[in-house]
Amino acid sequence: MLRVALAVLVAWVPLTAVAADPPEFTLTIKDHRYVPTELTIPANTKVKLIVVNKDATAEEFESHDLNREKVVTGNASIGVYVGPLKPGRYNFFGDFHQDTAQGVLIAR
Ligand SMILES: [Cu+2]
Repeated sequence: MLRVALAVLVAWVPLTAVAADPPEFTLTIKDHRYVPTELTIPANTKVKLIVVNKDATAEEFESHDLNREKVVTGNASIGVYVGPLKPGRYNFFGDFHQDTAQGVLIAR
């Protein structure tokens, strides 16, 4: 019985370590637009957005709904933690190219 309990414990520890890392979702910026323009993430879960800027010029990932604002220089990437979010739609944009760089995060 003890041996079984120990085996369960040993197997369980690495799983919790993996579960502690927030799931990652990638947003790409190209030609001053977000790809995809709609990104679905799990609700009630902290996630890490990886914002990859494939343009040569800087952009700023910004969202009033998410209360986030972070510059990503040209041909670089940043990580932005968001959530846990209630189910819903959360707009974001590129502050330097608001006419084209628009998107929505959908939590569900
Ligand atoms: Cu800004």
